[in-house]
Amino acid sequence: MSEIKVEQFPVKLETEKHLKYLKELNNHQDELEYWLTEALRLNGIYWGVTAACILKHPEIYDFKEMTKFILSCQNEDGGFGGCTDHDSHLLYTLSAIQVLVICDTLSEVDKDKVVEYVSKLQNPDGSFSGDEWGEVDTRFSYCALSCLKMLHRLDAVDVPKAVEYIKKCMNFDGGFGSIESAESHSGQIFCCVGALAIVDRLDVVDADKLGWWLAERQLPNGGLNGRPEKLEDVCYSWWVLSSLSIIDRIHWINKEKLINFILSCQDADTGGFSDRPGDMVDVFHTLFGVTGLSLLGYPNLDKIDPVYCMPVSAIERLNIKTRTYNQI
Ligand code: GRG
Repeated sequence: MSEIKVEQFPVKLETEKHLKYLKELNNHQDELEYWLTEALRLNGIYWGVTAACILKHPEIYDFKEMTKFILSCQNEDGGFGGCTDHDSHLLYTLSAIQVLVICDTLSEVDKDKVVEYVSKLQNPDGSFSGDEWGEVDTRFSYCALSCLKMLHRLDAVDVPKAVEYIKKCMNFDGGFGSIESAESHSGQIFCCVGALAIVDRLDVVDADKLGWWLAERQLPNGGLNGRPEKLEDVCYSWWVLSSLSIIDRIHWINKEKLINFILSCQDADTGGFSDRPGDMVDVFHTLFGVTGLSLLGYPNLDKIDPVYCMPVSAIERLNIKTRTYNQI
């Protein structure tokens, strides 16, 4: 594969600006938006710290403070809420474990309680509910299996049943939806393919059929959409590319065109990435802009693991990686 060079592109990655943006995320406590997003605080921390790691400057955050906050979000039931005193949900529990792994402070959490919380959410058909209220979604299968794998406790759930459920969510086009019979969507495909990779069951996937569907997500402007007839969005640079990487088809995308699109979604003044050029930036799209570039082999970025969406170095420390994934 040809090496990507910064000079190939009319716009360069504004690394310093992005780091400044990420560092100052917590300085907006006088703004309504800061409090409207309180319920997602734990996800936001995971998005920010992972982006900072991939930009090679994790030190912009205080890992000790971060760990203290994460631990304050764990509830009696063993799960984590999106903020201190918020109800537990698998979405936040995964972010909590991811951040603790990145900070190398996983030893500070009561792991048995986390395992108990996660395993209780598996249903008899193998699916997972997101919380005690019972909504089922393949996102939650991914969250549960990723958490348990990082805790070295996959034995706490019925893995063959979990795979059976994911198989039921596979569609005629090779993709996966949020539940049985739901339309294929690349966000859900990441969850299902990632979950299958975690339990070493990628044999379930029809890689050529799925790879074809995923490659068709690239639009003439280079950006990727999440499903047919929809608009491009920087976040699909992650959901689509990581899935292609896991099934060894990442080279089916035109990488130069996608890099150009991702770089056009940066705000060169404030730092950060938006979904499409000219829109407001946010930390969610900033993570997926940066991780997309990393998967595409853009220079001076750390490597991201396509299955866990975490720095490869953090996953290696856990000793759970099953194989090496090719970046472009
Ligand atoms: C560790 C990265 C990571 C994730 C944890 C929660 C989760 C697991 C994955 C979410 C996957 C997902 C469903 C992503 C899609 C998010 C998104 C932008 C949805 C928008 O859906 P629509 O229907 O947008 O509003 P489209 O683009 O289809 O019009």
